[in-house]
Amino acid sequence: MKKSRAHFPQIKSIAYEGTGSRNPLAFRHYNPDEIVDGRKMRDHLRFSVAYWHAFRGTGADPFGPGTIIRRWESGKDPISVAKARMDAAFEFFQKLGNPFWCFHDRDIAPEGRTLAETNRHLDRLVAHARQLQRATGVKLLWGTANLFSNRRYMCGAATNPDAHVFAYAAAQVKKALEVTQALGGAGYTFWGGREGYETLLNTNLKREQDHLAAFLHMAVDHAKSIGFKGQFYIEPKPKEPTKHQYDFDVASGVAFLRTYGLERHFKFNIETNHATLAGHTFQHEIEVAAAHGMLGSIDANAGDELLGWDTDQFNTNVKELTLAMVSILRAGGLGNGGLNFDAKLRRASIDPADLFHAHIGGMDAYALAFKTARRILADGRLTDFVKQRYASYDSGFGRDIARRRLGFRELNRLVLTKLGEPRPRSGKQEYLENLLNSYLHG
Ligand code: XLS
Ligand code: NI
Ligand code: NI
Repeated sequence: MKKSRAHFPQIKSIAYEGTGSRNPLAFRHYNPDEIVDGRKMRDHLRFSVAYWHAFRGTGADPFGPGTIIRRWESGKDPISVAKARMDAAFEFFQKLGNPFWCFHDRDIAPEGRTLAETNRHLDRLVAHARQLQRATGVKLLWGTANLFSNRRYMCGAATNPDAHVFAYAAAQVKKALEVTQALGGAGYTFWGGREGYETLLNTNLKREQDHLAAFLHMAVDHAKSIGFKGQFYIEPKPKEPTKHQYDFDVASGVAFLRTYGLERHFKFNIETNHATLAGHTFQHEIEVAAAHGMLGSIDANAGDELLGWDTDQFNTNVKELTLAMVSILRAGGLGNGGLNFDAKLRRASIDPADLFHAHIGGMDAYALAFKTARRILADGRLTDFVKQRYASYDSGFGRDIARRRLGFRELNRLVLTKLGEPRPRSGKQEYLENLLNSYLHG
């Protein structure tokens, strides 16, 4: 790429240097070209950079405006700024070596005065993105639409009480789907945004969910009509910005999708910080999705233990990520999904280099977790322990229970005549916690 040194002149491509390296701008664990099980590590992990945080994040919070100032933001014409920003983004992607990116329609191009004008702006930036994708080889993991920032969506998009807003949102998603397809996106994500409520005093919860389902069916139908083959994702989040969001967590998402006959068309995009906001662990949400065969993709980030909101930090907690990777690998991996860094710099991290440190840390933590999880699964002690714990259902009357061949009557007879009192067995949690630490730290 011609302009490849224009925006981050101080920083060279990030290389794998191993754990002996003291270079803070190098990978210590993530070796993209290392072959694991016949596939490169880059193809196992499928890292993606989230455009909205990495290139639209300014460090603004409810107490003050942005602190992060980038040179490419300084122009006057919004379309030229959008192009320069995208050039900077692709230079960053090339230097970091992430194979994928993700964006919302409104991240890449400014809104115009009408939907038609907005769509024209979007088309210009999509053309630019297509060139940059071709020049760098970076691909689109998934696209999405921003249905939550504009004032018109203050009471939701597909769940808005006004059908006019529903119609506008439908027109916006139609375009976003087409744009995602034009850029070869491997998926398309629906994060609820404001699809929820602030108060039940003004809300018909049943009608809103019916409308949301109608919207998703329309999206599925439109994808089919244009030949878009990418995977659809639901990204659950329990609250924030609204008090309650309908895609609360994976379990409520499964119930919603099955209720409305959408389960074949969707998988879950699980975000770590949303899991914890819902009162779950990251691993719990992965396990629930995997149990339903609906594990799709990951929004890789972390919350703060002491703050109760979506802080979207880069995750460097190797223990948490190792448990997540064990569950992901056990479920057969993420397929066409990936690990998307839906994470932002802290307000005081204002240097361009901080953007590199953040992603390097996230990628290294996941790579280390991936390697450790593979060792845990290869070693087998954890898997065997769990398998053994349920072994009584593998044969005899246990198997008949699992296959639903017995009823209360038969089991009652069995207990009275033969089995008697069960012998309690230890769950061995402390032993297992020590075993996990031995994998992590030797
Ligand atoms: C916000 C969500 C959002 C989605 C994409 O909390 O995580 O960033 O991933 O709309
Ligand atoms: Ni997200
Ligand atoms: Ni989030």
